[in-house]
Amino acid sequence: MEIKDLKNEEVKAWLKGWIDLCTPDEVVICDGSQEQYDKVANGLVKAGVFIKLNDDKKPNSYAARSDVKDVARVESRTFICSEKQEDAGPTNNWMAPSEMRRILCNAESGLYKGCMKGRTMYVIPFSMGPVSSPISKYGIELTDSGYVVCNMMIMTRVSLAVLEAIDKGREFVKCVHSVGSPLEPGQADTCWPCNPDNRYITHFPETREILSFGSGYGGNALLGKKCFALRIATVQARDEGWLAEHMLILKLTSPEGEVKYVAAAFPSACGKTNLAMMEPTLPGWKVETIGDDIAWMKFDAEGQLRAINPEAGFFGVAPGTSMKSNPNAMRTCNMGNAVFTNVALTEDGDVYWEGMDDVPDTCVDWLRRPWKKDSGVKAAHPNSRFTVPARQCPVIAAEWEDPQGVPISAFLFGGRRASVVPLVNEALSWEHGVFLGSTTASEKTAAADGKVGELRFDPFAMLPFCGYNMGDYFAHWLKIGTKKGAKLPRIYYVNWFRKAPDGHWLWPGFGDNSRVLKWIFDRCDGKAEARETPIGNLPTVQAIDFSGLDMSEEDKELLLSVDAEGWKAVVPEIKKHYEKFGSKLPAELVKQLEALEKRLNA
Ligand code: GTP
Ligand code: SPV
Ligand code: MN
Repeated sequence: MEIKDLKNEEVKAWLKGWIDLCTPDEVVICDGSQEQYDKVANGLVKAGVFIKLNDDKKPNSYAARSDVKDVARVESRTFICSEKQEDAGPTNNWMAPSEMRRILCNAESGLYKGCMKGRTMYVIPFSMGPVSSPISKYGIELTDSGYVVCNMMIMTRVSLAVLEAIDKGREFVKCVHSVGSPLEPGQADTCWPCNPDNRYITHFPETREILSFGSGYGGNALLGKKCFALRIATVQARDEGWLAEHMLILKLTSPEGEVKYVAAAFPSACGKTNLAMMEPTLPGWKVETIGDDIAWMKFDAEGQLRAINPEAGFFGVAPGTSMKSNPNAMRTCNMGNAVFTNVALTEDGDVYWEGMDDVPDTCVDWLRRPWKKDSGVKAAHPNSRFTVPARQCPVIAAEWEDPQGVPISAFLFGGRRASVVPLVNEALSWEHGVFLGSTTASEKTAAADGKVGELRFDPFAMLPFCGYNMGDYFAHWLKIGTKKGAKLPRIYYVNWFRKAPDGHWLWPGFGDNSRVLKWIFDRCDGKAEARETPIGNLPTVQAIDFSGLDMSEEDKELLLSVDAEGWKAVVPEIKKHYEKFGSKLPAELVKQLEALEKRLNA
């Protein structure tokens, strides 16, 4: 397909405007074919962006190393450009749309002016969700990065059928991405073109547009993911009465063969991919994957909340992934058709990262330097990632692409909390569950720029991803709970990361998280035991299946205990957190906080 074959006037005018502004040497429309993927990938190999891996180790796979300044999402350079500042709210950077457009798109001085000189502009028509599913949404991403093309082809459904549907008038999200690094004639390219001093990840919720400049990494550049499927989709979801969330979706089957679906929101690099494809250590239980990062959920005619995974691949954290911690992610990678970014390379043409089962004596680290075992230096970047097709996952559920979605029985919220927060806690009501979501806090990880380990409130694990005022988002969640005839999922708060005073992990995590899933599964059927505490319903020590675990009674008690003094100290923190939202904070949440305080002091 070529530009001259496009029929839709809106698409044609939009595309022409961007070609005129960015002045690429060439324009290529992506059709999603393997042939085109191979062609782009081979071009990247010639340019030194991709390194072909050993086909015996990782078939049809590549490694890429980014610029040292372009290694993660940049929250400080992410903007919500709503007409009114109030609609971006206190948790987002805001700039007026006209001002942002002046900076980026001005025909004389805008950053996009001439930014694709010497490069190819790729036109990527993609679907979030199965093509032609009623829940799916379409987008077109323009990009001057071949790396982005290959990753988008793994992470989304790229297809000319999408372009044809848009041509016929189907709504689409307009996404424009440039690495912001034009080439003069004869100028040699770098292996990771970018413009780290001029990065802008911008969203225009009213016009459903995304403009991204200067970064080639992950969520900054693969615009279907956080920019569309979360920041723009939260706005669509608010307007249309559904939920777009930073959640994994898993299918849980009991030894009796009963099935429940669970969705869980944890902040970036806090265990979604791991939980989504976990191998339960509890005999007879089975976990299968629907999605590992994003869930779109709507009520059906029967009032059942149904979820789809809008993505087609996993963009997973590499370090810590091993045959021991997440064998199914390893198997998915070993099937090939993968891109590895900022990992280390072994002499036999394979990849290595920290936490992998076998440590090589030597390798080449992500900075292309020779690396030696026990050198004390990290071989892979802490936010290094694998991009792999979801269909390759050995435990992908047969219904993962069901256009109707899967029925959700329970929501989990959680984060990294070394103290205070117990292993699992059941909300007393929907409203209390929304309170728990709104007060989710976690220690920062390497998934975003900034200081690792700092505790911050990350409501619903959506702090960097909500495309509108977070106070209104809380209200939207409360409103979902008032829907007539709705079958509402139960809500739980979990913490796999609690430590003992001497610093050791109290909980083994990973496959043993199935023990918590079992309790939740049984609670949903009104079966498992719980005790009412000031913070919610906690399992008794007997109610969690600890069988076969080598854990002291003391640690078990500690994991399931309520640290009343610790919680009393959290209350003023929550008050401060809530103050940010001013009049946008729903009264119901103030009521919930007061009730918690009262229960703690009773
Ligand atoms: P994003 O893709 O950034 O949204 O992250 P994610 O939430 O999918 O995180 P992921 O599952 O990739 O986990 C990130 C890190 O947490 C890895 O290093 C894991 O090894 C570690 N991790 C995951 N689950 C557990 C657990 O149950 N216990 C402990 N201690 N660590 C875990
Ligand atoms: C996250 O940071 O939550 C991710 C990775 O899933 S990225 O796509 O880069 O946002
Ligand atoms: Mn994520």
